[in-house]
Amino acid sequence: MTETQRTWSEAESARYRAAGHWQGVTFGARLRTWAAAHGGRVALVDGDRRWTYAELDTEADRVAAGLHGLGIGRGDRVVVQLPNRAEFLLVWFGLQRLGAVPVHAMPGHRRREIGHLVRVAGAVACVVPDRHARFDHRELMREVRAEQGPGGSLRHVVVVGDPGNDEGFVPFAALRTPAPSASGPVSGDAGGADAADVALLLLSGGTTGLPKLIPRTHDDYAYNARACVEVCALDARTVYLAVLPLGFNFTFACPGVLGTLMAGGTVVVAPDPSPQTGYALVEREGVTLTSLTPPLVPHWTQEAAAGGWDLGSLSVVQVGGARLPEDHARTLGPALGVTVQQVFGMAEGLINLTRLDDPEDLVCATQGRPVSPDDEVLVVDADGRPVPDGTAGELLTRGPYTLRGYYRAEEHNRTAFTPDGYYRSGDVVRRLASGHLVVVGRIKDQINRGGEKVAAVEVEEQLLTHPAITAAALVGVPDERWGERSVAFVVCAGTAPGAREVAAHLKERGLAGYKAPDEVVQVPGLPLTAVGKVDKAALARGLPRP
Ligand code: J2J
Repeated sequence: MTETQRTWSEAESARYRAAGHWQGVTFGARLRTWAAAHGGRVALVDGDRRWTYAELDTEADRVAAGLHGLGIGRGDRVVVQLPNRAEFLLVWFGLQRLGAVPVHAMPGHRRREIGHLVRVAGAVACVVPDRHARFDHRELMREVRAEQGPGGSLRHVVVVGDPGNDEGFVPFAALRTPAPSASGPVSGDAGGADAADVALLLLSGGTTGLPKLIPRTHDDYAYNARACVEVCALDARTVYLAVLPLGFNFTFACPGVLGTLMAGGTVVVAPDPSPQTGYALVEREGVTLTSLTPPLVPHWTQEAAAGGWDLGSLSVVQVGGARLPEDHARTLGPALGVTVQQVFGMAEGLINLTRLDDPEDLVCATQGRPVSPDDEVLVVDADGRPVPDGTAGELLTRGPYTLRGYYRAEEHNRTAFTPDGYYRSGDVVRRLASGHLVVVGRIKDQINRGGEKVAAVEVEEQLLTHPAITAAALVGVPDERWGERSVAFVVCAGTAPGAREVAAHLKERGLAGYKAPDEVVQVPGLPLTAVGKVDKAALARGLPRP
């Protein structure tokens, strides 16, 4: 199959290399260098288990050998759906060592999402836990495997933990102690991959039917992390606590896991996002930096204010993924005794951070400014014309770590980018004279439920499969806890199903649980705008005010 992946022009690539942004080093080779530089330092902590840089490097080799024995190699895509455990990183670096490409799935994804990822990516393998959060991922994989059929790309399922009695599943433990492989040694530190190759595929929040895949190269993604490392001034003393899912771009590279490893610091994984778990790890491991989404902030603030925790090591708490209410930003810092940093990022690329020395008003009331001097940001009106600073408009962006095209999505790419390569973010922002951005809204048809993105169209399509529902519109409305919650407006011949029944139906359809509407409201018909689109603003206005 011939396929074209839209990418940076030769001239742009040359410019990013000359500027030192793109360093021509793969992640597989980077791990080797880190191990040489900080071999005896602790790289990774998960509960009572610890890996030094040297051990992480050796472990990546062992996992790579096992995966290689399964026939996985350069350029192969592998869906990784693992919770916040060390194995996520062991698998990730094992794949990097082979030049294979991890596809970051979220722990909450179910049959529809995982099946879709496998198909679009043409994945040869999936790596899953046995069970997580009272859900059996082996069951899920049996369904996915059956759905893909013998003609599909999926050849292996690797299970971290107990593979059960399915002979088709490869236990992760067996991968790590492979019999000498007949298929020869792995070539080089990255299986022969080039730094300009795709290193990983991230998921977009999605505005259309199903999530799009975002290709990130070794060069661009390493720069993403390094630019954040510089702004956040990480060094070998940094201890980063991964509270949010590891597969989330924010946690992984902004600066997150990769940034911390680049700086020679220590990554600690938190098995759940509660402040009790987090603070116990802060005390035990001397955590200096962590990142949260806005719905966690009140809990973390209250727990700290209640006292009893020694949070002395913690110096910076990043908050991003959705809009942080200004008063929450103002109380968080003093309650924890930390510097707050707002993060407005996207898996597609552009990362904005407030600076550690920004005045309080900028930290609390803006979502930061771009991390790279070569990030190009335009704020435009409905006709695509730039608006003056201070005026709201859509954020368009391009630069050294922002994608030029989604993976295998040529039709979508024609509208998602401008002809000169700017990504249309769908976010409505105001830019201040300082360059800081304030996120004021959104034109994409997506609901941001406390950082978890729900594409309205995807859920609407599934709502229509319910026998009682003849028309449906999913709308985001303001919510105290989530920032935004989802309301499904449905048209039904008889009585509308309740929210519980709808959730059960969507679950049955294989949709991730967080996409189920928080509320279902029956309406006689869906109002239309002048151009004949469903008038979602009118629907939201019609709801009783809390
Ligand atoms: C308002 N909206 C925000 C913020 C993201 C760091 C941080 C977040 C993400 C992320 C990320 C926001 N205020 N502070 O990848 O590396 C909304 C915008 C944006 C979309 C991207 C990172 N921070 N958003 O959230 O790909 O609408 O990435 O376009 O999941 O989240 O979502 P996602």
